[in-house]
Amino acid sequence: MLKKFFVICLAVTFLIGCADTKEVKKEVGKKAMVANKATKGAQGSSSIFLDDFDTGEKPNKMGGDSGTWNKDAEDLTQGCVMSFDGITRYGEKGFSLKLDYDVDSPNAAYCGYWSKLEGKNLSKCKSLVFYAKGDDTEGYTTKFTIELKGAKQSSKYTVTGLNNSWKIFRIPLSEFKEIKDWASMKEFVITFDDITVTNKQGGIYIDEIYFSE
Ligand SMILES: [Ca+2]
Ligand SMILES: [Ca+2]
Repeated sequence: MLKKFFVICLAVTFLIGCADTKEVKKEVGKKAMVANKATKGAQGSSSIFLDDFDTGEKPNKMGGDSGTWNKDAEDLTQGCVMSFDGITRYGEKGFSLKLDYDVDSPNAAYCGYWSKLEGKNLSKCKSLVFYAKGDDTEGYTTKFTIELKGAKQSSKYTVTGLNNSWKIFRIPLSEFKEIKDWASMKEFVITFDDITVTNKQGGIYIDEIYFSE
């Protein structure tokens, strides 16, 4: 009888111990998410950050350059301009990336943003993750294209469903079907083109771009 009692006591103590450990783990996980700078998530998986824009300047978090590109610099009716925004941002401090685009032109029009991946090995990563929202005042497209460029292949994916509040987008890397080799990645590109966009002129905000395992 006494033996049985001890066994029960032991089991209860063990269970309480386990619950405590879980609580601590949960708390640590939460803090990592809030800080968002941590490379280790709650489950011990890593994220490779491209950029959080929080320095408000170049380079990106991989040490690479970034900028905007235009189909035709001579055509002043179209183009894309980037800036760092300290007011509309994801998170409590720092900046977001603001892209103002215009593909309303009598000519074929496309433009966008690029950021260098500096030969990063993304073989172990499963998704491309970022936060985005449209600019209510200027108007915005709910659709745009993301392109990833590797050493040999590049591939495009159309992002849909952008709205006027911050939203997380999680794109499985398997959606970038043409890329077979992720070992030495070159570039992340956003494209606004006059056929894909739902609004030919406007502004969108992007923040916290990273690749998750
Ligand atoms: Ca930011
Ligand atoms: Ca225009």
